[in-house]
Amino acid sequence: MGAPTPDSVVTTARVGAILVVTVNNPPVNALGVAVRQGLAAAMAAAQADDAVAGVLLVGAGKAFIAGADIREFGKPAMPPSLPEVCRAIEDCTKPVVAVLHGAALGGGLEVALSAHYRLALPAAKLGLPEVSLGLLPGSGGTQRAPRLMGARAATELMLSGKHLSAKAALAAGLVDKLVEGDDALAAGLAYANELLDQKAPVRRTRDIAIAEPSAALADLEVLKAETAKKTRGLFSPLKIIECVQAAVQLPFDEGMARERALFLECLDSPQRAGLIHAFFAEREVVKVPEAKAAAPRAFATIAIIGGGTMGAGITVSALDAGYPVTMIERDAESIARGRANVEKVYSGLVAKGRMTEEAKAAVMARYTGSTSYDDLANVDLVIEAVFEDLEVKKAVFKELDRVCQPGAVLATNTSYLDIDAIAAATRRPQDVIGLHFFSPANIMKLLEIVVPANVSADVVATAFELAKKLKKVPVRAGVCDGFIGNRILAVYKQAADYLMEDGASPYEIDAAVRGFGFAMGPFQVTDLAGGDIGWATRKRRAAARKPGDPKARYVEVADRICERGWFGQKTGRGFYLYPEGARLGQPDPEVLAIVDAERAKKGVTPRQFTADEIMRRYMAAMANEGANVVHEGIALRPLDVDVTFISGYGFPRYRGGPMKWADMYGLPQLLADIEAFAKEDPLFWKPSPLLIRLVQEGKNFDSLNHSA
Ligand code: 3H9
Repeated sequence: MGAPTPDSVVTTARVGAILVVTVNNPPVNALGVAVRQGLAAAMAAAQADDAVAGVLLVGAGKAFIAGADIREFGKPAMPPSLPEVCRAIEDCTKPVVAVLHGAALGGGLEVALSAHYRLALPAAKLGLPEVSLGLLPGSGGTQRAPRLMGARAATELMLSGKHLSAKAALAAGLVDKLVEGDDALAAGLAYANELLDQKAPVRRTRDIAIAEPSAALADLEVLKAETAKKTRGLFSPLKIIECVQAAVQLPFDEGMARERALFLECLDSPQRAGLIHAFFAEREVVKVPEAKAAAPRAFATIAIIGGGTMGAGITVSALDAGYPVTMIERDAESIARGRANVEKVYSGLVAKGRMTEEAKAAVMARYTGSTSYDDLANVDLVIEAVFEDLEVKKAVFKELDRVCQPGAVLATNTSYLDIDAIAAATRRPQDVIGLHFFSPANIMKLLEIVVPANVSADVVATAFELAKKLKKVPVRAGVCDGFIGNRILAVYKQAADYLMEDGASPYEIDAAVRGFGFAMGPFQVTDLAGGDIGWATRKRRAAARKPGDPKARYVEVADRICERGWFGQKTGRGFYLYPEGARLGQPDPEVLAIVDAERAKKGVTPRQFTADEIMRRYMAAMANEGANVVHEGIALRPLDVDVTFISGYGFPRYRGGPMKWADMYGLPQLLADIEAFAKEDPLFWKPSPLLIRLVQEGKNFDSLNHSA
């Protein structure tokens, strides 16, 4: 297939006195350069042709127009610009009607707002979601939407990035009419003819005055203050408000000029690059070789082994997706507790008024508790979520092997354990896969799909299908200690520990990490998760270390804290103090004394670190281990690491993930940093072979995202 041409992606046909202009640029009719040229040409043709009395804009396929072509951002701009196309539509001296079905988003909605009349079909969804991409509506959306729906409502729509249903859009004033049905062309033609019959005038959105301008300006001041607090660190939300202020205060053309200037600032911002990378990475991440090679197995019933925190969370997730779920526990008491853990989630929703008692009863009717594995004979997919211990899990899989029907998918929810060893406990390793859920499993989006050596492709494809059904973000990972996320976490956590022993306080480190954009720093996360969990892992690692392994530097502060029974929030103190169940911790002088004592014991003279120095080490450790994970094939591509961290580890989405961050920081600089740190601790700071290779070849991590 050649490159799209204006003629191939925008077609025109005259139906009576109406010129039907169809945008046909699959999959979502994005407004790439050919579409913009095609639309401009169509509007010129409509203007020039005396036989044309009106114009109908319609999208072919499943969408009207989903917006600008995001792939063009960051590349040289090609004329005509979208604001120019919108101007041509609005300037037309013959009535222009847009008929909206499916997505009418971003630039797509802006095209519709430039038309003189808008008709929507019930399945239409309208929105100005540019904020999610670090942008603002840059083709008049910030100027035209406030004229149609009021400044406050338009600003809220743009700040939230939400999609409105056709009905809501009608109520808001964004569309003129809503008709039943799904034939956009027929409905559009009927409406356009109706308007022509009525001699409906050309009606330009830009000529509408914004309602109650002084009240609007006061509202915007309030929104500005709220937004500054809520969207900490984000660039485009405040620019959106500035644009609407301009819409209220300035003549239309000046408002448009202001919007253009601020749009270009957003376009140039690294946040735009990070957010658009995240958008595509989340869509690429499901494209894995197994899912391309094999169709998923059908599954209609799910079983969960274990009713603890993870088991109950996964059960809720499966129930929410509409599956019947059988939960297995070892005795009556445990299954009662498991059921209660599930029910608690729904009772919470009922208490908050987000669910009715009837709906809760209907969901719980799909839940069955049992203490007998024999009840799993006909189940299609089993997820084991018992205690994190290899022998315990192997015993469960022996039982599953005994009772489950041939072809049932057997999954283990583990964060660290060797899934090949678990699969080997069965006579059907081809059916065994890892599903690493994150806690709380009914809320957290990330699902690591861990692929052991002998699993068959259709089981991997089934796991991806399950993720889709459970509305999770799946990432394919290979088997190793910690898979993608926890393996990298262990390394940057170590970097944080070294920083602490070398002179930065845990509070300074957490503050620097928050300043970078994470919601929490590593020591806050430890306190939230429970210090005892990491302690158990450290003991397990120490026990597994073979004699003769080089002894890496080990920081004992966390052990000293755990030895005192300070496991974090749940015990009222950890790295921080939590007086009377407070969720936000306070710095603890006793912890600082422990840190000092450990430094003294090791003869470390503490030095000062700026927030920038802290983050250079923290991020270098993260990106370097990310490179190792890609180099070893544990992650398919750098983007899989990025999606893991954005969806499961609180990495600021606007930075695009650790590997995208590294690309933007510059790989030669990253390598130079690591080499400089290695002078102090060559055992810990070893540049990844992949990083070295990419620097030598003058490439970046992103170059590997497109080669698979
Ligand atoms: C904008 O408009 C700026 C203007 O204000 C100013 C300009 C001057 N471009 O999500 P899906 C691809 S900013 C290019 O899996 P769904 C997507 O990558 C834009 N490609 O389907 C995927 O490709 P592949 C404002 C796009 O049914 C395929 O289409 N608009 C674009 O779950 C299917 O996508 C937005 O932010 C695009 N704009 O959801 C809307 N959109 O098959 C962004 C999609 O190769 N888009 N693709 O992986 C969406 O929210 C969803 O894609 C949509 C469909 C709801 C439309």
